[in-house]
Amino acid sequence: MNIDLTTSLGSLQLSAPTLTASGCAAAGKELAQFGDVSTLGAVVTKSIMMAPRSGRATPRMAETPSGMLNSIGLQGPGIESFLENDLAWLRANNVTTIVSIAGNNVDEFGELARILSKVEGVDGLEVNISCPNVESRGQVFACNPYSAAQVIETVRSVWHSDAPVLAKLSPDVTDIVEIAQSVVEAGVDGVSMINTLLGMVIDVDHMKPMLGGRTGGLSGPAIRPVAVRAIYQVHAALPHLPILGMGGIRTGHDALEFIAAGASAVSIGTVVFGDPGAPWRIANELGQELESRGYNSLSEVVGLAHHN
Ligand code: RRO
Repeated sequence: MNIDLTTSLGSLQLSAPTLTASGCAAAGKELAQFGDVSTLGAVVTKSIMMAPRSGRATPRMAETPSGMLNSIGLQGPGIESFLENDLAWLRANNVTTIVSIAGNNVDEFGELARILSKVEGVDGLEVNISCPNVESRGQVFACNPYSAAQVIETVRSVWHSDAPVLAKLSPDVTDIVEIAQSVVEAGVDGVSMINTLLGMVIDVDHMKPMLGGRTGGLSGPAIRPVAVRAIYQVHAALPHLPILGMGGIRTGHDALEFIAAGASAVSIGTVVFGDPGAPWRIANELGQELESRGYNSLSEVVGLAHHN
């Protein structure tokens, strides 16, 4: 195959077009038994918070048609342990790393960004303003253009690194373009889209929601058309804004849809739970899909569905 699959997200050059999706491959270490993690576009780490956190009540996962619900609730070791263990491993293994951060409030986002802008080995920052599994919808900053902008302005004001800052957007809004425009004005270098959609499954034998947290985030192929639509809309309005696309990608064919809609690279999430080699497989398949259609490079296809 002689297809150029290299791509970029703002100033960050990527040697491959597939990345892990935040929350679906921890901090990359577990994937090392399935492939060379340094050959992925990047690892996007599970969203890290200031303090260690045990997450929501169990059960935390439920199957749905063509997808799954999760209600993890930002379980994680906290930033100190992340730097010592996870980031250290990623650096030692030459893995391109995009660190996802989440805060309980605007100041915590700022504090995390301040800490991460000073350490080596952070190639990009994904600001997770769209986690659905929080106590209050008021904490889903990406559902409100002003709250979204406040977080990004705060992060930007302390971010003294050249690595790009991406905002992770939620599809659970009336007008995702309005949110994208708001975070662009606040200073992001790109957007990641989409996070999971808020959903619920009810156990009718016990007449209660299946998940301990009651609601959860819906992911997997069920949400793919929502993601493609959202990316298409944002690329149409902001054609120069780099987009990292994700949402139910299982094959190279799926990934090609995201690229044609306007994504410059894709993150691979839910499929990894059943097929941990998927990020590498999908990159290969994407190359074959491009080759069979007579293209020479991924970059010439970014946003192509807008011109036909
Ligand atoms: O941890 C989670 O429950 C979670 C997060 Br932070 C997120 O951004 N999206 C999601 O579906 N789950």
